[in-house]
Formats: sequence, C-alpha cells, structure tokens
Amino acid sequence: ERLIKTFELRADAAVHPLVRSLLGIVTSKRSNLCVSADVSSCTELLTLAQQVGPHICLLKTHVDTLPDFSDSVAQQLRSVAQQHNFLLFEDSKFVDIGATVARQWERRGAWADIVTVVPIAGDGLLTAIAQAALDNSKKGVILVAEMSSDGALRSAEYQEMCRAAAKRFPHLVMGFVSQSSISQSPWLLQLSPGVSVSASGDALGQRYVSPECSVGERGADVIIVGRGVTTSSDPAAAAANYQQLAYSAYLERVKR
Ligand code: 6AU
Repeated sequence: ERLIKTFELRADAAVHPLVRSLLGIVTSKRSNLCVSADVSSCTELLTLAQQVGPHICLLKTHVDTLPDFSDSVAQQLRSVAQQHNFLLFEDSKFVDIGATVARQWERRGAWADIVTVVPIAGDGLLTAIAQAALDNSKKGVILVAEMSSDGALRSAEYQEMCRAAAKRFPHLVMGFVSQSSISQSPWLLQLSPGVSVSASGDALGQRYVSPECSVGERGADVIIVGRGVTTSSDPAAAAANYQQLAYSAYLERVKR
C-alpha cells in the first residue's frame, strides 16, 4: 500500500508534468478510465473518441492497425482530445535498439502524448525517445511491466528492470502497464488492461477481472478497457459505466 494515497497528493509529488496533467484530468472529470480504441478505421476512431470523450482521461490507440491513419487524423483526434480534455496514448510497444526506435518514432510516437515501451533492450531506447521528443515535458512513456494474458512472463528480474528504468528516466517515465503494484513511488502510475464487467477472457488468451478487482485489489490507478466499450451498442453508456465503477473503487481504496 502506498503511503500517499489520493490522486491530488500524488499529483503534488509528481516529477513528470504529464503525470500532474493526467491526474488533474482524472480528478476534475472523476474518471480513471482509459478506453482502448481498437477499431478498424479512422472514421470509427474519431466517432468513438467523440462518444467516450466525456468519460475518459486517456484514449489508447494502435495506429499500426489503422490503414488510413494520417497526420490529418492525428490533428482531428487532438482537437477532440482538447474539446473533451483527455490525453492521447499510443500503444506503440517500442522494444528495439535506440537507432531503430528513433526511425519508428516519427510515424508511431511523435503524434501522441504518451507511448508504451517494453524496456528489455537497455537504456538506448529511452535515450532515443528522450532525444526525439521535441519537448520532454510534453511526452510520457509507460513501461509494459506485466501483461494480462495467459502465459505472460512474470519475472521479478524483469519487473526490477522496469523499476530501475523508471528511476533512471524520471522525466520520461510516467508509470507502468501491469496487473499488480510494481512500485510504491507515489508519482508512478499503474495502468491496468484486462478489465471487463461481463467477460472472463477471449479466445486468444486475454484474461479479464472486474474494475473493482483491478482498482480495489490489484492497485490499478487507471483501467484500460477495449472491447468492453467498443463492442457495446452504446459505447458512451458503457464508458460511463466503467468510469463510475473504476472511480468509486478508487474512492473506496483511499478510505482504507
Ligand atoms: O479490453 P480489451 O481486451 O479489448 O483490450 C485491451 C487492450 C488491448 C491490448 O493491446 C492492451 O489493452 N493490453 C496491454 C497494453 C495496454 O499494453 C497490455 C496487457 O497486458 N494486456 C492488454 O490487453 O489494446
């Protein structure tokens, strides 16, 4: 359990300005929900962003799955994000040597506020991102420390690597994608996918827990929900429901 519990106090302790901004959005909108916009076209992406915008703090994308993604779409998405006050989170899962990530950056990283990194290759990758980001205070990295799926690596050594990388790059790393608490540092955030109110898994090894379990028991600060929202006939209502459940679970947690 963290000594500093509330998002407000954790924002005050934050090193990275984007952690402060994100926690400000979370508390003002009363939303610790990130919707994972895993859709098939940019039209669907922009529609979904408008629908769920009022209910989210983050919108997560995989632009390499969108054949028609372009600078103009990125710009339109940015204006929806501004209108509804959320940040843009590209799930890039950068994993390569620094020189390669520096090449991947322009298309897959430059447009978003936050990107994901799998820090198994050493410091070169994070150094490359720190150099490529025009303004480091406006660019955040989330380290993928522990995955939700069946058979995922659960390694204390790897988790220690993630903690150490966060320590070496305090002005870049905002926290972790994980299923459990990786660090007690109040300024590092835990983002947890694998959350659903109705399903327990999919046919390809994804595993789900409820929002209450993710936030209340496993320590998620922000839950990441994809299909629980995107496959609903009413994505706005589904997002509102996840928002309410996740934020109530957070409010319960800080009382303990
Ligand atoms: O809610 P879902 O299962 O439809 O979508 C979950 C989203 C997907 C995954 O690529 C992603 O979360 N994800 C991640 C991330 C964010 O890195 C890690 C993980 O362990 N599990 C997981 O599902 O877009």
